[in-house]
Amino acid sequence: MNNPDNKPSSMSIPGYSAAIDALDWGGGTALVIGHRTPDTDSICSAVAYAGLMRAMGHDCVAKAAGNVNRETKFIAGLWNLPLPEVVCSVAPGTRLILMDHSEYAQAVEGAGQARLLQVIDHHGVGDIRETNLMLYKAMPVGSTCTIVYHSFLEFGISISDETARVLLAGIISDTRNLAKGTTTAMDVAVRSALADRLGMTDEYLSTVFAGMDRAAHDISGMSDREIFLANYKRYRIEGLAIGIASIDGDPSVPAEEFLDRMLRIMPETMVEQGEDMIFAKVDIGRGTYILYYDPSGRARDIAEKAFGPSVRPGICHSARNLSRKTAVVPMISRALK
Ligand SMILES: [Mn+2]
Repeated sequence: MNNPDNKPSSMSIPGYSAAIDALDWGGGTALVIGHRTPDTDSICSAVAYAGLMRAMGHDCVAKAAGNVNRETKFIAGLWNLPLPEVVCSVAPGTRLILMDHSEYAQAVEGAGQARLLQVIDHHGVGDIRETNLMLYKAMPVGSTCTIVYHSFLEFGISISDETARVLLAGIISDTRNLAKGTTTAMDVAVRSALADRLGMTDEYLSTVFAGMDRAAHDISGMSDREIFLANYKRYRIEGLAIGIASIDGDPSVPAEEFLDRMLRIMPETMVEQGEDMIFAKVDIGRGTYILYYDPSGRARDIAEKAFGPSVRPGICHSARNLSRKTAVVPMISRALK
């Protein structure tokens, strides 16, 4: 599964770059940007893909749709990774390449009036629409950075050491160093090729990941609101605006107390974020807790239909650990239909 020689150019597809040239690039700079509440994968995939597009002659720059999280800061410091500038909104007509998301609810403000040139993603197809020619590339893999590596191969562009570190950081993060259920053989192979090329051993990467994991779980000095919103995604399902937080419990606090604190913050967060209903998946102790809230009681009906009877008001529980992407979102979507 290794590619020890790392010769992506040998795999390039003749003429493929002409398809990219055919996009309506406009006169200005195209922005390559991941989702709001960015994680390491959405930051790193944007940085690497902007570099790929520049290498192909297109004026592109990576941006972030929010401040980077503690895990991203940690790995960027350790491996000297370039971090994109944060933008809060984009002007109408801006050329955008969306990374690691395909829904307007998760995109930078103004994306609905922008011109989408490309979407590179590893989630289900969201609600984005674009009537002009575009490239949409989605693959069922564990990390958008794995797809970006594949794109370098497709276009025959060689990968610098810096880009190799950027891609590896995204893959290790999104797959939790290959431990996550969404990890595929392709993620394993790409991680291995990048690590070999950088001379990084599995032992070293385990240590690095342990540091990322510590940083990801470091909630010292964070308010309950910041904890709730640290890994928060917005969805549009059956016409409803739905927010779903993904939270790891604070091991230094009893589970019940932590769940209560998260429950308490949900009503105001729902209003602040402009949602119709709000959920949180909390991994603490055994299994996953699903917290739900909306003023009408519909969120409870949906949660109980999807996850079983409430264990107490506002909370359902699943004995197995649920992924937001592959379990919680599909289960809520089905319950809403
Ligand atoms: Mn991702």
